[in-house]
Amino acid sequence: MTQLIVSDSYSVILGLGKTGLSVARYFGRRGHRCVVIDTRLNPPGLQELKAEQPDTLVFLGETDESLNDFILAASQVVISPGISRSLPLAQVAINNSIPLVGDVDLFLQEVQVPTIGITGSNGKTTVATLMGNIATRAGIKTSVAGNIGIPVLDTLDMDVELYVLELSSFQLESVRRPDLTVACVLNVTEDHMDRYTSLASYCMAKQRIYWGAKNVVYNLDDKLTVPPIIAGVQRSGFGFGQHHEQGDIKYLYDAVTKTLSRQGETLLDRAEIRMFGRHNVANALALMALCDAAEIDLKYCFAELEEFVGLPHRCQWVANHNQVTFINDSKATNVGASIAAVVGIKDDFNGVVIIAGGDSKGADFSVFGRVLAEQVAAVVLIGRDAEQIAAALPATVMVVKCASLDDAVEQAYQLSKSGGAVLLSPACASFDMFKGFEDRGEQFVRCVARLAA
Ligand code: UMA
Ligand code: ADP
Repeated sequence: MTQLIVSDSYSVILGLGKTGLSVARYFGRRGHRCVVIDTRLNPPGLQELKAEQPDTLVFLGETDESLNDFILAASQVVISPGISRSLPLAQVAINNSIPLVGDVDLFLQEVQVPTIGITGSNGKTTVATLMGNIATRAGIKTSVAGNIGIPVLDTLDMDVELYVLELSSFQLESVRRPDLTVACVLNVTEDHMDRYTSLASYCMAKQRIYWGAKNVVYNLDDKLTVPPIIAGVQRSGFGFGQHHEQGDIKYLYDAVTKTLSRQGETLLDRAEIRMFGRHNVANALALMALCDAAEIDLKYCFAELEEFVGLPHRCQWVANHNQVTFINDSKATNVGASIAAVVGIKDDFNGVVIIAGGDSKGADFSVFGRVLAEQVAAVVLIGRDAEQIAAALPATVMVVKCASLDDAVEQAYQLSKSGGAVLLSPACASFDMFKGFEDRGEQFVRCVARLAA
């Protein structure tokens, strides 16, 4: 180690992607030294860091024990969300009581204004985006950041009155005590099973969001979202049907009257929400609860719900060709999201043909197989782990495997009936065939255009 490092207090940054670069910039602004380590040879933030902080030490490529001394002499280690805490260097920090924190932890130590945190397996980006829009409508200077794509520390010194943070389980793992104004878990279904040893450990990471929160918002229909009962914490629950949990403020959807209520008082008709699908009714209920907890007038929430048509790649209408509707749900990168899409749209169409498959991330497709057998007309499979989904489908299901997305769109169209829908909702990550979920969704749109030409 250089003399410079031994004599100075410094932090180690693990990872030089978006997060690592934002952490290095944050330390730079505060005149604090850092050492950066990334297991990739050419991480995304390298050129910018070299240009902005030429004196910062950077170690790239496979890590080994020779780097342990840098960890042992550091005042803290800041780990990027894409790196597992089981990485040997991270374990060195843990075993030697050196704080191993994430960028969100650093952010929350400093933030001075109300902060809403939103997590869940699905719906985070939709709800965080809408929450930001609603608060802005209410005249509050709002910043939406986090897993949505904007590293939280990049927004720290801005003129902001309210932060809305989309938080992933990866980020929550490395937050000590969030102490949020409002903390929300939308739902917990299996995801990232290539990183977690069990659904329980994934769920525990999500539940960390509740620590120290003044208000908690959870899903009454999903046990894994239920927060611990703590004196003085205001609890709000949202869900479908009847619920009698005492002490909670309840936001419920009545499928008979098709209305959304708070504590039994009808507040909104389903027809006034422009996004489609049952899961978006759940998102609307969550937003009502979040607004009340953050003391934002519900009139701004209703105005937003009446206008917002949904984000791209999330159950997005693409085209209608010869009475067949094409829907892009490329953002469905796990089983829970795809099930929500299928269940949410199937009553609107004369049969749904789903295009699924990709990188499974270690998922268990048994429930998915059963749901598809009941709910869809046919299954068209693409991608590396197509065979795993095929194996989970009962023999009665019509299945076609395709080598390209173009072929999949063509086959799905051929299998559709008039009034039916072709739904791209892969239940898998995209990196085996595409640059990301946006690329997959955009290519789907182009395939549909070629088919219809
Ligand atoms: N990586 C290495 N070696 C390293 C560091 C990273 O191989 O030393 C790999 C990771 O395994 C991962 C990739 O590089 O595959 C990116 O990891 P990162 O930690 O450098 O990621 P960032 O660029 O900092 O982006 C992260 C979030 N990425 C992840 O959690 C994987 C972004 O969420 C987030 O928008 C960004 O911080 C700003 O907060 C993306 C994501 O995929 C959208 N999130 C997952 C999800 O939504 O399912 C959780
Ligand atoms: P996230 O940021 O958690 O990935 P998004 O809002 O980007 O969530 O949506 C991801 C996928 O989940 C999309 O396919 C979308 O249709 C679906 N989805 C959105 N809200 C919900 C919900 N409340 N429950 C289940 N699935 C949902």
